[in-house]
Amino acid sequence: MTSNQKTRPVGIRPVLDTVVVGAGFAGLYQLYKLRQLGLRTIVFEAGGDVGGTWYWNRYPGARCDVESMAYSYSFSEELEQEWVWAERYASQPEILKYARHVADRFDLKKDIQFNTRVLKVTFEESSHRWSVTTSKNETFRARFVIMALGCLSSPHSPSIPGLETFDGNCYHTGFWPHKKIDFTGQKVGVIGTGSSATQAIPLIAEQAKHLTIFQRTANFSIPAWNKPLAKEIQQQWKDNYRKLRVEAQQSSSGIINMDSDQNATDLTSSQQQKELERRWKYGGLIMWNAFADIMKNHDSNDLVTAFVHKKIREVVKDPATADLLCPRNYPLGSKRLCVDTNYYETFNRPNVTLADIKSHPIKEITATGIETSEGFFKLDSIVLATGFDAMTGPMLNIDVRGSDGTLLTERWAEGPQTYLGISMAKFPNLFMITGPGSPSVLSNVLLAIEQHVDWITNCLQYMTENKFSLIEPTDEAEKNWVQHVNEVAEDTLYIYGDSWYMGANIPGKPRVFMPYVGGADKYRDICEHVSQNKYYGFSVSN
Ligand code: NA7
Repeated sequence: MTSNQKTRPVGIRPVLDTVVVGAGFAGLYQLYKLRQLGLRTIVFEAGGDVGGTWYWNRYPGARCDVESMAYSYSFSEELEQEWVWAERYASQPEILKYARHVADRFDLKKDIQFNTRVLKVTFEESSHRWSVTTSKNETFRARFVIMALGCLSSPHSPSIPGLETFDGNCYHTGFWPHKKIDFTGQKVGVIGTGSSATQAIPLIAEQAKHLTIFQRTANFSIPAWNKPLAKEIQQQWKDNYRKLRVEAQQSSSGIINMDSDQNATDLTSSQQQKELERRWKYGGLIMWNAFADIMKNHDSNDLVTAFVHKKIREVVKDPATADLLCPRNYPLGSKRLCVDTNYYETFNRPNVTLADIKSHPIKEITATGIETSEGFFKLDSIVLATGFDAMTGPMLNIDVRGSDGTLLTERWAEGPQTYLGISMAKFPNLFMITGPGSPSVLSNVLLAIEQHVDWITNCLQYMTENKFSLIEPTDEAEKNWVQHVNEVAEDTLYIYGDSWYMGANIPGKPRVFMPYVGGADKYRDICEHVSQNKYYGFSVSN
C-alpha cells in the first residue's frame, strides 16, 4: 500500500481512466486493449466469472450457432494457434472454458471485480468524469465508461398470471442454475420455441418422463449437423486464419461462405432447389442468406420457406404436428433462424406433446401446472425459454444520466438513439460495444466486438495523444444515423417479423428495428471513414 492510499479517506476511490461494464468477450478484449494504452481500468462483472452470455446460458444443449473456428478471437495469433476446439459448433461449457483461458492467458482477472453489478452511471459536469455506482455500494470515478453489456443479457420472464404460484421448479434458459438439473421421471413444460428452446428441447425430452412444448409462434430451424471437428479441418483454418479473417471482415454477415451474390429471381427452379439443398446439407445459418434477395423479395423468401416446410414434413411423422411446426405469416430470417440438433425429430417421440398456445392461449399457471384454453397440463418443472429484452434492455437496466441531467430512459423512450451504435449525444466519453444501431447480432458477434473494441481503443488513443478531454456525437450526426438505420431496415423483409430485433417480444417496447442491417462490411468502412476524418460527426473538445 502506498502512503497516498494509506491517507485516502474510506469510500473515496482514485479516479480511473476507464470503467468497463461486463466481462464477456467484449469486456475481456477491451480490458486487454486498454492495458496496452496504459489506461487504469476496472471491469465490473455481475457474474461470478468471465464469459458473459456463456456464463449465464447453461441450459442443456446451449451452443453457439456460429462455427467455433470463426467464433473465436482473432487478435492474438498465438491464441488462435494454441486453442483446440472439439466440435464444429462449440457447446456452452467449451466456450466458457475458452473465455476463462483467455482471461488467464492475458492475466485479465486482476482488474475485474466479479459479483458486482453496475447500478448507476452519472456524468458529472463539474469534473467531466463519470461517477459509477455498483451493487457493493461503492462509487468510482472515471474519464471514460465502456458498456460491454452484451445484446442478450437481460432475460425476459413473461407476465403470465400465477407464474409465481407454481410449486415445482421453474427455470429460465438465460439464468440457468450452476448445478446439474436432472429432469428424469418428471413432467416438464417448455414455454417458447426460439433458439434456446430448440437447443434444449431434444435433450430435456431424452430425460423427462413427458415433455410439453408450449408454442406461440413456430420458428424456422435448420440442422447444425454438428460433429467433432476433424484435425485436418482445424489445421486448414489455422494455416489460413489471416486470409479467412479478412474474408469474414469483408463480408456482409461477417461469416465466410454465408453470403450469396445470386438472386433467386435470376435462377431457374431447379437451380434454386439445388442451392437450397446444398445449403441445407451444409447446415446452420447459411440458409439465411440462401439468395441475395432473400430478405428483399417476398417471392424469393417464400420459396425458401416452402423448402423448409417440406423438410419439416419429411421429418415429423404426425401431419398435424408437422403443420403446427411450419412457420407462417412472417418471412424466414426476420426472426432469428434457429440452428438445432434433432429438434424436429424430437416431436416423433412418444413422450413429447406440442401445445399450440396461439390458438389455445395460456390462461394461468397454478401450483401444479399450466392451464390453457385447451385444458390443464400437470407439470413438475417449467422451463421459460422466453428470450431477452434484447439490445436496449441491458443499457436501460442501468440508471444512466448524461450531461444536462439527460436520462437514457427518456432519450430512448421512442427507441434507441445512437451514433454508429457505439456512442450517444449527451453522453460524452461513454461508449457501447455492439450497441443498437450497429450490425452486432446480425453478424458474427465476436468479429463485431473486435471491430468496436479496436475502434474505441483508437479513439481513446486519439483523445489522449491530442489532449482532448471530451468526445460525443452531435445531435445531427446521431439523428442522421438513426434515420439511416431505419431506412435500410425498411428496405428489407426484416421488419415483417415480430422479433426481438424489433423489440416486439417485450410488451410496450417501441417497435424499432435495432441492429444495423446495411452489412457488417459496409458498416466497418463507415466507422473507418469517421475515425480517419477526425471523428466526423463527433464533437471533440478539451
Ligand atoms: P427468443 O428467440 O426471443 O425466443 C423466445 C420464445 O419464447 C419465442 O418462441 C416466444 O414466442 C416465446 N415467448 C416469449 N414470451 C412468451 C409468452 N408470454 N408466452 C408464450 N411464449 C412466449 O429467445 P431465445 O432465448 O430462444 O433466443 C434468443 C437469442 O439467443 C437467439 O435468437 C440467438 O441469437 C441466441 P413468440 O415468437 O414471441 O411468439
